Amino acid sequence: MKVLLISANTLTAPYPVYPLGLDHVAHALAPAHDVRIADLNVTGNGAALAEEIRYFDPDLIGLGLRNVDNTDMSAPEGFVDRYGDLARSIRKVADAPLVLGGCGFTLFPREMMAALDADYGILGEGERLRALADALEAGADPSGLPGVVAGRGRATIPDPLPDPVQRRFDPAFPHVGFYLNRSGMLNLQSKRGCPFRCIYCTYPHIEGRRMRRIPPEAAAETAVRLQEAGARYLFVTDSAFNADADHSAAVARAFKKAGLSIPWAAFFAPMTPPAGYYREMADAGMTHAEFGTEALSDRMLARYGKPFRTADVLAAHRAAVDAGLYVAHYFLLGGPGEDGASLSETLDLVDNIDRAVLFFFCGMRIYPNTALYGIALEEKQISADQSLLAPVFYRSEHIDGREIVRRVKEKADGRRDWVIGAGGDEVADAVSKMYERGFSGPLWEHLIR
Ligand code: B12
Ligand code: SF4
Repeated sequence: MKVLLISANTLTAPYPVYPLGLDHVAHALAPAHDVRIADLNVTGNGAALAEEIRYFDPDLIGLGLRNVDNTDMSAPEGFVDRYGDLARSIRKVADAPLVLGGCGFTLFPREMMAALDADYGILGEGERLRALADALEAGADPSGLPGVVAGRGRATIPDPLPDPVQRRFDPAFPHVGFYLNRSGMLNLQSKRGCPFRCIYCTYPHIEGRRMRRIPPEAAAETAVRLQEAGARYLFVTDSAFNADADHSAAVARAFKKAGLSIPWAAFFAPMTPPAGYYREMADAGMTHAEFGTEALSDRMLARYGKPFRTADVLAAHRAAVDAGLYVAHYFLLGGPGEDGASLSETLDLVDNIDRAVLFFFCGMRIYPNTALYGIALEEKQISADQSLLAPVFYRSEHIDGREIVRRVKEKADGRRDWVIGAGGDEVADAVSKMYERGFSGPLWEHLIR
């Protein structure tokens, strides 16, 4: 059957992100099904998309919903209304069943099915769309297939797929050029799953807790293919690249051995690294390390369920900076137990973090299927029948969110390398101008003084 996969994400902050998930879904569908990808960053949501749909005349339409909102309490922006409009405009030109998927959908399946009035949804890994397409083609009833939500029915997230993941990347796909011309940045996974249990984090729900590793040589082969297609920078999108330090080091070595010569980046948990770890990363071409640090108070790190403490953060930071990497730390303030004293601990110790960009998210969004959800329920901050689609942020009973922002801003004292939230339009505009001038990559290093 003909399947059109549509990427609905047009968010440009901090930069437009290549719709990697669709490559994986496309691989699972082809060659049994005839697959095309339409990316709203290229077609927009108007006439060009309608023309694409009419021309291809799909039997099934898969709509990829990556972002629900920007999770930024300082400048909140939601996308679901826009997705609803998009679904309605698709319906006007196509009779094909509409299937929703993507991590945004997995977080809020019931709400998204209702808001977009969709026929089906795929929870978790979109490779399971293949079974749905096969069933529909065979005229079989797809309800009950693992991970398939049918109409207003319910489904549970299935066990993660066992095999290392594969993707269908074709440089001839029209949307590839958009990302190459703009940021020059493409992306890849080296594994799925995160084994840690940070209380607020959705990643283990989306990807599963069990790590499924792609053989380093296969990850390197993909990386080189992306480079040959014209990528000038790669982002490894693993939830925490160093959750398996040995595997990540093997991936880095494989990149080098395969001849990868463009710079790349990844997310890291700031755990004390094995000796020489970040030097090996830098030696393999990694230029940027993004740390999910969240706080510099041991009490808060314990409360957040983080697999590291402040001494580990400082060790990881030093090792990364000494290896010559650009470093960013993400902070997440205002969670359970945060008070004036813990905030002071974080803001005092932050003086030890030099030569880095610090992103401060001042407010912890509550997501279903997290430990934070249970805490907020118990504290009666939310009720069991409440939808969290419109962001609800946890409120510490000991300190007000506005006070946190005030103290962070006071401490920042106008420093360019302290960014509140994702930086909003200001950072996105600056980044966009730099792409126009030919720069590549995430570019936050230009904020480091
Ligand atoms: C890496 C990452 C980033 C990197 C991306 C770098 C890059 N160049 O690729 C950076 C740091 C830039 C980033 C930024 C942001 N991110 Co981010 N990011 C992630 C992360 C960790 C991985 C995403 C990824 O690539 N996964 C790998 C691919 C293969 O998986 P996937 O896209 O989920 O696709 C699979 C399934 O979802 C499904 N699927 C996907 N599409 C479709 C389509 C159909 C039809 C079907 C059936 C299935 C399907 O099948 C795929 C294969 O199994 C996720 C968390 C996570 N672990 O999922 C957050 C996440 C996606 N980010 C999120 C957010 C909010 C953001 C920002 C808005 C944050 C901000 N304020 O700046 C920005 C938005 C950027 C943008 N322009 O869209 C949220 C989105 C949910 C939400 N709350 O809205 C997530 C889920 C994290 C969270 N808070 O829960 N992000
Ligand atoms: S280490 Fe990172 S990805 Fe894993 S659970 Fe904690 S915050 Fe989430």
